[in-house]
Amino acid sequence: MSSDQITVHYNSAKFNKSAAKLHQCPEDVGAEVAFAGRSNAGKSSAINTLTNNGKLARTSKTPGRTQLINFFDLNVEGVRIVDLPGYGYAKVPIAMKQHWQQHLDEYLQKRQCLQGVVLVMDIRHPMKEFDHMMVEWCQTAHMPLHILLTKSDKLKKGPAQSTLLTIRKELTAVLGDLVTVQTFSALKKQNVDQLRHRLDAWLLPDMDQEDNE
Ligand SMILES: Nc1nc2c(ncn2[C@@H]2O[C@H](COP(=O)(O)OP(=O)(O)OP(=O)(O)O)[C@@H](O)[C@H]2O)c(=O)[nH]1
Ligand SMILES: [Mg+2]
Repeated sequence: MSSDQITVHYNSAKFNKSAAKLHQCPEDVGAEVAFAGRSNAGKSSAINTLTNNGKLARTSKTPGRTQLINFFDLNVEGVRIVDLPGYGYAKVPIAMKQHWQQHLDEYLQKRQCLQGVVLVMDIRHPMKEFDHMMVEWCQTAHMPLHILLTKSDKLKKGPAQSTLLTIRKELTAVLGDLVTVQTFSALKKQNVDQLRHRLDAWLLPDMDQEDNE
């Protein structure tokens, strides 16, 4: 089948596995997109809205769950989305926070099939310390980055748009074409297609190209 006949259906997402360590992750082949962000930012909710499956990624705050990297398979062979551990869960001891961060670092540094990172931020609290760290990491690794300014239902249209423009300007100055920014609401299901299009471009990069075979 030529690549232009392949379509990712996000509602086909199925839980594959949870990994506490890199060697427990699915084999490092195919294409993966990871959702990163501070704890409570709205990563799991964004994945559930993307996949139109409210039960897919757990949105509870159980610290035991949160330290795992969760993998979801899509309908296209070898294509996955990944829910990364939330950073900075307030009630977790420092040692456990360091433990997570180490696994997160290891995943980000070594995962060859990683095509891009969706950095989820609460639109009311953008660009905290963890977010800056991720931006710097993407810059160093030349990793494409998509910023999801979520919970935009919590702001009026004017302030939401103004935050979008400010963040876009700030990050484009650092990352250029590597970065894209959008507003989003899991609650109101706003701008879901915008997110899907970004992921399509990462997961099926040959879609727009001529099939020369
Ligand atoms: N109003 C509103 N609330 C949201 C939205 N997205 C998530 N939430 C709420 O924010 C809280 C955290 O959402 P999660 O999706 O569990 O956040 P997370 O980033 O996965 O958190 P961790 O797994 O702890 O890292 C939940 O109470 C959600 O209902 C949104 O778009 N709008
Ligand atoms: Mg979560």
